[in-house]
Amino acid sequence: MEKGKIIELYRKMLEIRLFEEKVFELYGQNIVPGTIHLYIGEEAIAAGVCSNLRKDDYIVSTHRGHGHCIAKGARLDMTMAEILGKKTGYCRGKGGSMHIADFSVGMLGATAVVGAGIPIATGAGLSIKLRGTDQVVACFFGDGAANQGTFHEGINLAAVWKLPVVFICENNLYAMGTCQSQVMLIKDIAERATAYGIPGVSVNGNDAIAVYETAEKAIKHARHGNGPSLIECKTYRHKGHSRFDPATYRPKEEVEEWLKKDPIQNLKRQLLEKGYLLNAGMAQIEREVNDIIEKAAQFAIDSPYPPPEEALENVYA
Ligand SMILES: Cc1ncc(C[n+]2csc(CCOP(=O)(O)OP(=O)(O)O)c2C)c(N)n1
Ligand SMILES: [Mg+2]
Repeated sequence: MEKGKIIELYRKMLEIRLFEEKVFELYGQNIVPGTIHLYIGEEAIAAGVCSNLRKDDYIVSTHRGHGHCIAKGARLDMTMAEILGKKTGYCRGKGGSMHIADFSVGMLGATAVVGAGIPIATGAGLSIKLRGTDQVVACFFGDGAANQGTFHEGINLAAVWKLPVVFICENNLYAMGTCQSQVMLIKDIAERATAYGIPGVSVNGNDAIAVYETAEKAIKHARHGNGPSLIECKTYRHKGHSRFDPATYRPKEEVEEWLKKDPIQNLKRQLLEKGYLLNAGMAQIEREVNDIIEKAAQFAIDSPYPPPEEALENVYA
């Protein structure tokens, strides 16, 4: 992977991290309605996968979706405004954190229903095949979603019809408080690809370059008409499941072990070791990213709430 691309990857991951930290801070000030599911610790996956995608490619996201939006090029200010329930947000402030979509950059939407994005991705893949374009869909979902019926139905159909979809399982070892080992006898979710006759691979989801290179292969495979793949990215969420979860079900040693494997620190170390960036360059990127996050937050804070008379606008029934 070339130097410029790795630096861009680092910047994108930092953008996601600082955005999420800002959301966390604003939540603490009681100005974020509803709940939030932070992507902190998993940034290498969204950034590594989406760096391989074209603007006209699609992604399908989850309840933990801010990072996917940012990585696919959604606007930070409109994303933040939506999370704050403001009129200037992607859904005019009526969707919130778990319903952000931006078709202009191929972000087909987040969903609060676990596993519901998988058949949507298969449908988008079918639409690509019927239209005869060379677009690709990247579908993100968790380890918990991999136990839903939609996982089997969606991936099997995509395999049988050779649809251009890359299924990306973000295995952070937990579905709310349920540990993977309590609900699966297999260690590697990628093994399930065999059941559908497609390639399946497990990768270190905290190594951005490894994710990038693995996704690159799967995306090329899909773009050239060879059908779907399953990529399992092993990772860990630094915070609880949602804002109020203290995550006491996770052993302290396990958390400490994973915090040492922080994907951003990982990539930072690699950049410094290779001599691609010096500390001054790092600090410069950090300042620039901080600045755009502050601006996005201020835009959201200053924006108005949607007025009550607009409550029924854009409601399809
Ligand atoms: C169909 C469905 N069942 C249960 C829930 C409640 N729920 C919300 S998130 C979640 C866990 C999802 O775990 P995973 O797929 O591993 O994603 P993660 O939160 O770890 O990113 C559950 C059970 C839901 N939203 N939808
Ligand atoms: Mg999970």
